[in-house]
Formats: sequence, C-alpha cells, structure tokens
Amino acid sequence: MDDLIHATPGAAQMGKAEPRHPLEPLTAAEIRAVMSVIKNSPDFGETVLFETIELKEPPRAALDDFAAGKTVPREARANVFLADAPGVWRLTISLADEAITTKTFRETARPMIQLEQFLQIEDIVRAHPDFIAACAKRGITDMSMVCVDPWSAGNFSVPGEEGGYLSHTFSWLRLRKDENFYAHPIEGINAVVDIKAGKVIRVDDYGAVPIPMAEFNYEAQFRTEFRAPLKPLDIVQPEGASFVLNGRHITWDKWSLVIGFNAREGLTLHDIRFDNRPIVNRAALAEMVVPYGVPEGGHFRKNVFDIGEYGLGKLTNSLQLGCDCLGTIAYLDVDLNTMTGDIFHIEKAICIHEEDAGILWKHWDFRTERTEVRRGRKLVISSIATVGNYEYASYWYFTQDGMIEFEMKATGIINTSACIPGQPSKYGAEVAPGLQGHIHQHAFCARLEMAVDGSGNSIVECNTVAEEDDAKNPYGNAYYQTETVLKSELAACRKANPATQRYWKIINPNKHNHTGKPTGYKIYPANVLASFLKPDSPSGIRSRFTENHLWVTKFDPEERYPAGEYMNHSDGSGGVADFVKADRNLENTNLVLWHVFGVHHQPRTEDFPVQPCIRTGFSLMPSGFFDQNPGIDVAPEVNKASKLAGGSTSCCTG
Ligand SMILES: [Cu+2]
Repeated sequence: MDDLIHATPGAAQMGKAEPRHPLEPLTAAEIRAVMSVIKNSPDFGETVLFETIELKEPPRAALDDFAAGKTVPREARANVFLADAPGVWRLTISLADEAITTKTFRETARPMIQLEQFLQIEDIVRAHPDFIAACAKRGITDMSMVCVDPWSAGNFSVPGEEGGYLSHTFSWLRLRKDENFYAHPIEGINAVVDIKAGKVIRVDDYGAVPIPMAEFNYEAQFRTEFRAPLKPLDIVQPEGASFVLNGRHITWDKWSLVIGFNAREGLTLHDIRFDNRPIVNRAALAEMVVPYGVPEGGHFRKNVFDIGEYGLGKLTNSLQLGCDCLGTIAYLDVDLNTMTGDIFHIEKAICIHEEDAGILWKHWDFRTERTEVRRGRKLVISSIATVGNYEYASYWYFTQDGMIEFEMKATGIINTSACIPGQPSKYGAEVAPGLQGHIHQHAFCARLEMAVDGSGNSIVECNTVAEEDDAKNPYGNAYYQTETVLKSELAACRKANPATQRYWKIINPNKHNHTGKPTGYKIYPANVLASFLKPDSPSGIRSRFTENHLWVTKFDPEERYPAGEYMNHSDGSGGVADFVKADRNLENTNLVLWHVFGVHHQPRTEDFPVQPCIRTGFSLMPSGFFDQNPGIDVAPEVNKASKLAGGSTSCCTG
C-alpha cells in the first residue's frame, strides 16, 4: 500500500524517483538526464543555458497503452540558448535513448526572462553611471536602497533595440531595511538592459516627480496593533482526507485526473474524468497578459505576458501549511531546471485539499413537511506564483455535481508610480497621496483540450432571444434558446453577449442522454473583458488572443500558446489568431477551447499597500452530460461536529 497516499498532514511528500503515470512531470533524475544529453551534444557543450525542460506529453493513445499495462516511452522537450549567440533551440529528447531526436532553431526568438536574471538585471542597472546620475538628480545617493524590477520590454521598434534580448526596468526606493519600497516609486527613470550582453543600453529619463515618502507597510513586523482575533476555525478531518494520490494520479469522490506541472504554465491537469467518463484531456492556464492603459513616460511598455515571458511555473511559491492552505493537506513538490543546469526544486508547490462547499441541493416538501438536504464538498488543487509585484493564486475546483471550476485570485502589490498629490494621471487613480496605480487588466486564456465522453466533440453556441412573432407572443413574455453548431474555426471566433445570455456547449454528437440529446458540458463567459488596445498597436498585435472570448481549434498538440510560442519580444505571430486561419472543421472531432477571461482593474485605495484577493475564473458545467442531478446519490449525513454558537443549547432567543 505504500504507493498509495491517503493524505494526512505532514505525511504527503511523494519523494518518488520514478514517474508512475505517462503524464506525470519529469522527475529530477529525468531533468538531469536531459541536461546531460544536451551538454554532451557537440552542438551545445557545457555552456548551454536552459530556458525550459518539460515532459513531452505522449499522444492520447498512450493512455490506452498504459491502461493495458504497456510501458510508455518518456520524452522531454527542452528550449535552450547560448549566452553569446542569438536564438532559441527547441529540442526533443528521448530519455530511453538518451539522445536528441528533433532540433529546431529560431534565430529571432528570445528566451523567457529567467528568475536567475532578475537580480542580475538589478545589479547591472544600479551600477550604471547614467542611472546613478538620474537617481542623484532625485536626491538618491545610497544605490543599495534602489530596487529595480525587470519588466519584459515588448516589441516597440525603438531605435537601438533591434534584435536585443532586453528588459525594461522600473525603480523604487526603500527607505529602510525590509520596508515596502512600492510605496516610493522613483518616477521617470527607465533603464533598458541587454540581458545577453549584461549591460545597460540606455537610461531614459522622462523627468522627476517627487518620491512619495510616507511608509505603507504590510508585513506584520511593522505593525504594532492588530484587530481582535476571531476565535479558532479549525478544518478537521479526523479520518484524513478522502482523496487518494497514486503518484500524481488522484481520485476523489467520482473524479479522477493526473496533476502535471511545467515551468511555463505551472499547473496542468490531465485526463479529467467523472465516474470514469472523460470530460477534459488537458486543462491549463496557457497565457496571461497585463495591458496597462497609460501612454505616459516609459509606462506605455507595461504589457506583460506573465506566462509566456516569465513562466508561472518557475515563479511558483513553496506553500506553508496552516497559512496558504487550511485543513488536511497533501502537497506535491515540483522539480524544474535552473538556467545554468541544476535542479530547481520547489517544495510544496501544489496544494491538494477538500473544502466544504455549502449545500449541494435541498428541498422541503411543504405538504409532507419532509426535507432532504445534502452538503457539498469540493476538491481543490492549487498553486500560487509571484510575478514581481503580483501574486497569482490558481485554484481548480471539482464538485460533487460534476462541475470543473477555475478561480484566479490576484493579490500582491499593485504596480505603483508617483504623481503630484491630488493630481493623478488620467490613466490611473491615486491610492495614497502622491502614489498612483495605472488602469490595467489581467487577461487570462485557459486552454482546454475537451474530451466530452471521449473523442468526437462539436461546439454549439446557445443564445436566448425574445419571441419576435407577435402572434406567438400575445403577452410579450416569450423567449427561447437557439442552438447553433459552430462548424469551423473561423465561425467559432466568438465574443460573449450578455444581451442573449450567450454561452457555449461542447457536445459529443455520438453519445446521448436519456432525452436523446447529445451529452455535453457548457462554459458560460461570466468574467470577460473588453479589450482597449488598438488591434494594430505594438501591444495589440501581440495580444490578439484577447480579441475574442472564445476560440475553438481542432486539436493539435503543438498548438499550445494563444499568443505564440516565443513570447519574449514576439511579433504577434504564431498564436491562436493564426491557428484559426486554417478554418479547420470542428464537427465531431477533437476540440481545443481557448477561453479568455479576466479582471478589469482601476486601482482602488483598498488595493494598497497590499491588495486583497480579486477574483476571476470560469466554470465547466455539465449540460445534458448526466441523465439527472449527478449529486442525487450523495448520502444524507449530519455533521456531528457542528454545534450551536455561544455555547448555549439554543442559538435563537426571543
Ligand atoms: Cu490588477
């Protein structure tokens, strides 16, 4: 039984050497083997630098082989680059043969900005005489107190930047040790760094604004008073959690899936089934972009692709029991690569636990005065990444009524800039005197390889309209839903439409429920964004995936990234807007949904000095997938640990 983990606190570290499922991420040993193969290749050698190394996911058919007891060969993908030459190599490596099996090179591609480069960039900027002089003009003499954040530079055709592997930087001042520097923006200075050359290529100075010097701290160490604490609320599962982990394969209630992870997307979920019926083959947050709406100074460049340009996986937090995660927790560690060829191990990177989900369903029959009520519970699989000033906390929920939900909680610290007190930019809002945040959005794209009841899915758009035929609508109340099959990729480039309650349904035309209708799951666009970027602008071209709220493509495992494969300095090509140009058939085939959603964020005073979680996400809800309420068979139970508040025998007086 030691290969099965019934999670209990502190006893859930996997620590296994061998992957148990073909979709499990590469182990540390496998990553080491990949790095060794590449370093030993005459094409690269010891000085090669590693951007990302990940599992090359086997084809769907491999799951059948695995189920039949066959061994599925392990392969890896690696993106590598050299310190002294342009371009990125994309390699496939056979782990069995310890050999590079495919190799492509793109000279114009630049690697993602690596975690290891963050502090290097800061050091390079702080040592540059022009930057020091610009700081001195603002009264700053102690450069050790200057914090320089490495932003991606985008693709703005600025003279002198052609072909570079660049970072565009913003700076803040720390007044004393550990103090929150985001309260003190050094306005107007933007150093541009050539990461590869390791030097500053330019320091732009758009003019000084007084640095706001009031302290706004969020760390407990700086606070002397706290509100009265609430009484303990313990999540106790005396018999342990109800999920079972076998390696990275998890079963819980009627759900089963495999938990994957990579440096770019972070969490990936595979082979998601309910009652052994497939629903989604692969689900991941595949891209996000944060377009800021401000044209002033160097701020026009703030348009970051946090997944494609940095990688949420590599920036994932090591979580803390009882702080990040409450209750009976199982953690999964992850192993990634460092840029220079070591293992980058993140302990407790993925949190798995159950949560109470309120009532699942209830009814009181007023004639018989009988009540039936069931409490619901959900399985939560989550991870949190820190990208500079922001935290992105990703939660996947699985409920007992067949719902798959994704929730993004954005927290951390807003990107700040300085303004004259009382005179914030038109393109932002003052959050404290002399301190502003610019208007921005967080646009996310979930990539969902659908498999509703297996292969052969179609996509249907549902719109509700009022009855226009007055003869059929004498009382003016009539409305009904229309269903339209979106037959090809161009037909399936869709926006939400609240006026028609528009949603989309993924159906399996080969499988039917007891009403004779195809089985299906629906996705309702509840958190969509309007895009304000001009489509042909430098950032608009690169963010074309935000032009629609739904894209649907015929499944191709190589089409993974909605804004393109090589995002750093990208030219906007190679994303979902290009994939759909093929206008492939979408009927009764394997489909990939690309759902775009997010947060529209005009900063508030309440977002500072640290932002309470703001939420967005989406849900996949069964729609004709089950013949009846899939939670009907949840057994009634009375929670014996529940008691009346106040210690009295009755909670209600008078
Ligand atoms: Cu925001």
